[in-house]
Amino acid sequence: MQYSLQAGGKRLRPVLLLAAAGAVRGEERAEEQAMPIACAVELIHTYSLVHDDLPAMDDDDYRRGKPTNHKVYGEAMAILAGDALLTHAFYCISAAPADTGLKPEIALAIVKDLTALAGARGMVGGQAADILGEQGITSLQELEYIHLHKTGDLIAFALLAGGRVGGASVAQLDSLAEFGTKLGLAFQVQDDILDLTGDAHKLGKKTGSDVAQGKVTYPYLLGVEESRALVERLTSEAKAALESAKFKKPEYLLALADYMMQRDH
Ligand code: GRG
Repeated sequence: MQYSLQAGGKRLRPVLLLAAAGAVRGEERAEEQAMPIACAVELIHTYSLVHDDLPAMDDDDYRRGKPTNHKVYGEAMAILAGDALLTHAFYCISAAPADTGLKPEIALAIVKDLTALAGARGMVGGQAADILGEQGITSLQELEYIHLHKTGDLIAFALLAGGRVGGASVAQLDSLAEFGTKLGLAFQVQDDILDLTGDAHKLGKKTGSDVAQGKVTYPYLLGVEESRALVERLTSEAKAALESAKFKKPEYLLALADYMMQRDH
């Protein structure tokens, strides 16, 4: 569990969660209550990567420039590490009321969102659709479904959970969810572009590995230039979604959207 948590991830989802809490509440103190939930989202993200890398799924030898969990500890331990990371996420959220004074009803709402967005109709469902689709995705709609759920839902959860910790109104939660969904999709299209053109090899990933594995990606369906334009469009739509409600301090979230669009790994 420690090996994969400390392997050098960008911590994007927790940072988005903290930024969403700060955007709503407009003060530093929001971070204290948001931190256990931020840890929970990173635990879930890490479990998903450990399991995604397994031989039964993507069968990857390297992640973030280091040997994957199962390459170091064996398949059985990697499965168990993923299982325990997932379980510990729910511990972090349920312990938050006693540890930080987070209202229990907010913790419960966060657990409910997480089960929806990380479960069968969310991230796991997207992964299942991806595996079933390996036999041949034919349309942009199918690809969008996979990525909205596989990648987008956990990012949307991070934004929603941050909003809930900050005490967001329904309008603010709707706005954060739309921001997260658009940003999540932009992030995935960017990931597809980087797989083809970026310096992913610096992190131990072979550039073009999706294509080598016969995966249908956005650049495959749309071409690289149109995919780049799509990332820009989705990012501006995400930023515009934040204008549908009033936030005390949206600047950091807006800056993160730009950072994600410009990232090179
Ligand atoms: C196994 C249930 C289950 C789900 C797996 C997230 C996922 C679902 C698979 C990952 C496959 C993948 C590489 C998708 C591309 C987008 C993505 C989620 C990249 C990794 O996220 P980053 O860039 O990772 O935030 P770091 O390493 O920075 O934490």
